[in-house]
Amino acid sequence: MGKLTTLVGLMALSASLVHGKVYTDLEQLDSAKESYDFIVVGGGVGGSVVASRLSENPRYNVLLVEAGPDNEGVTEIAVPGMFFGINRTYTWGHVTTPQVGLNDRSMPYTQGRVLGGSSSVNGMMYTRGSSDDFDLWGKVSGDRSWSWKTLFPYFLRNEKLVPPPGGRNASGQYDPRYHGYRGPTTVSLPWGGPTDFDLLALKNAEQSKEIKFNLEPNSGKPSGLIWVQSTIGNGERCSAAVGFLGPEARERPNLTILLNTQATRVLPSKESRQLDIRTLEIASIASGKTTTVTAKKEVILSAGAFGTPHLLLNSGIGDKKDLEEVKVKVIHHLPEVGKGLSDHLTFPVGWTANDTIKPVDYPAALEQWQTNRTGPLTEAVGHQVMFARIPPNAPLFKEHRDPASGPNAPHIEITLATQGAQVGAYVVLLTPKSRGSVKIASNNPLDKPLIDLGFLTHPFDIEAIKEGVRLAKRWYDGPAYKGYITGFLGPDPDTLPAEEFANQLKEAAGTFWHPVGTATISPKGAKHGVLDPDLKVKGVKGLRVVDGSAIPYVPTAHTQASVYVLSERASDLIKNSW
Ligand SMILES: Cc1cc2nc3c(=O)[nH]c(=O)nc-3n(C[C@H](O)[C@H](O)[C@H](O)COP(=O)(O)OP(=O)(O)OC[C@H]3O[C@@H](n4cnc5c(N)ncnc54)[C@H](O)[C@@H]3O)c2cc1C
Ligand SMILES: *[C@@H]1O[C@H](CO)[C@@H](O)[C@H](O)[C@H]1NC(C)=O
Ligand SMILES: *[C@@H]1O[C@H](CO)[C@@H](O)[C@H](O)[C@H]1NC(C)=O
Ligand SMILES: *[C@@H]1O[C@H](CO)[C@@H](O)[C@H](O)[C@H]1NC(C)=O
Ligand SMILES: *[C@@H]1O[C@H](CO)[C@@H](O)[C@H](O)[C@H]1NC(C)=O
Ligand SMILES: CC(=O)N[C@H]1CO[C@H](CO)[C@@H](O)[C@@H]1O
Repeated sequence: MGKLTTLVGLMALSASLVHGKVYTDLEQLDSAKESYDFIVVGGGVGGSVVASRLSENPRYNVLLVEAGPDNEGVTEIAVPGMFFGINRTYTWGHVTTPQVGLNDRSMPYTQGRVLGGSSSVNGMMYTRGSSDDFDLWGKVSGDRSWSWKTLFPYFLRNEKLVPPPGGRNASGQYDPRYHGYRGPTTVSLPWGGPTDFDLLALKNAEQSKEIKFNLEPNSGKPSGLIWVQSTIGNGERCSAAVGFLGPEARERPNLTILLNTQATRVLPSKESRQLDIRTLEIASIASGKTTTVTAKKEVILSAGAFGTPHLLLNSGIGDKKDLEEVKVKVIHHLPEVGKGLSDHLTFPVGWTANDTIKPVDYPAALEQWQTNRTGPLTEAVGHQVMFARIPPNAPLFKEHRDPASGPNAPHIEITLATQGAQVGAYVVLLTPKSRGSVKIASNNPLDKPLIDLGFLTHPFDIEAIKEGVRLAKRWYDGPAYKGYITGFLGPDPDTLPAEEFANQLKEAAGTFWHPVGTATISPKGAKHGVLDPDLKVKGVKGLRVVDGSAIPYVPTAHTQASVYVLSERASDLIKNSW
């Protein structure tokens, strides 16, 4: 069986044999002739959670439509250590527009196009972020039922903390009080370590005034040196598809999963007086054949921070002026669709170090993973990272208001990694002021969206990255690294002319792939924003958004946990409204 499922040619066959209603082609849906209460668009984090939670209710018949193929049986998705090599077959192949803040550079932008969405291709870090981030959702939406306190039980409901691969005792690396033990999303600490490099960091944190060891990053107070937790269970990636659309869910008679099918537009129904949108136009990726399906209750858009605004705009829901420019018929003027994109910019810096490490023996590691689900391939990223605040007396705060959501929110993340003779770090700006947008290029719904990250278009962000590099420099200047770290390779904001540093930043900046904010919640009745606090599209009946687009500001964390918690609560909101 294991051998069979890895054979590409048999994937479609095995899917239709093994599982109830996982359709690999539109034709199968047409011949089923069922009607659906809810139609969910996109099988990523938001869509997998919502489709699964709604179909727990025996009264609801649910259809999930996903543009990509099945995740099951794909080795490179299941093996955490293959994260960097995931095949283009499973991603959208997006490229950003030329970035004015990055010397007009365009960059490739990975997004999952497979069941599980980006959680099938991501780095699996499990970080909830700061309690202040979630309280901010309540503030900006005028609905305090979005808060850390109200969402906390949903984090627990979502999570199943399990021992590290191989069963190492991880006591002292996390606080068991903050975790869930019965949810669909498995979370674990790393298989390996502590390595000598990990121990150096712990020793340095003991002596650092600025970055101390933090036992539990997922308590709502993430700052400090932390052990990485990942959405990995038994050495395998636990994507949203693994957690929510596994064998049990696939056997449900009232859940249909339609793969290889792209939603192209949502369409209003003709009869009703209020704009009522419950019809979805879909196209087969293979044949281009299109059809429509209508939900009895709701259509839920979970196509991700790029896919959801893309679909709304293609449908004529967005800024009237922008839509007219590309000759899309406006059905609902909603100016902020696709605006307000925020994402995490990353900047690599390096040091020389007095160390050597043994390279991983890849074939042996793969054999170990295959036989025992242990070894280096059970890990995708390093063992530790740091979250830190820029000191309050830093000069940039004289000119700019602090954008952090509150005192618990770090401004900067710094990754820890060694290659022996070199130590590298990504300095990540968690609280950017720059904003980007998602637009459409034409009235062809199959055209790619125009993705403008807006990176470094606000001067705060350049200054904040400088402070992040300084934080990293102070860290590696710490006493524990004497004789180990032998020099800073830069780029150094303290020795380079400002212009030259900015230029090197613009040339090297990348992303951690955390886009949010392209269809955000705002108070009920507000003119700004795209969604009411219950995630319904403003002014429309029958249409909701449940994915990263709804999140108003990028949280001070890797984003999957935020999308999980939003989607868990959204599932209850939807269930309770019917
Ligand atoms: C390379 C990478 C690394 C990352 N690393 C981490 C990490 O380590 N930790 C972390 O917390 N987060 C990480 N993230 C971010 C995290 O994966 C996302 O925040 C999360 O997956 C967003 O969930 P979503 O539901 O909004 O969108 P997605 O999970 O992207 O799901 C959207 C789904 O909709 C489908 N879709 C889109 N348009 C259509 C359409 N028109 N018709 C049908 N289907 C459609 C897509 O194919 C996809 O399956 C990473 C992301 C990437 C890309
Ligand atoms: C990617 O996967 C597809 C389908 O599984 C396969 O046909 C193709 O050869 C793979 N490409 C690479 C570069 O591995
Ligand atoms: C793990 O280690 C802790 C502290 O070192 C100890 O108290 C605990 O009993 C151990 N757990 C197991 C399952 O061995
Ligand atoms: C798998 O685990 C067993 C038991 O610990 C061990 O003897 C064996 O060498 C391991 N196999 C691999 C390939 O690592
Ligand atoms: C490098 O490390 C070794 C021991 O780990 C030490 O003896 C040596 O002095 C170090 N070299 C430098 C340049 O610090
Ligand atoms: C109508 C129907 O078939 N409902 C089923 C939906 O799925 C749940 C969970 O498996 C079943 O309990 C219901 O009977």
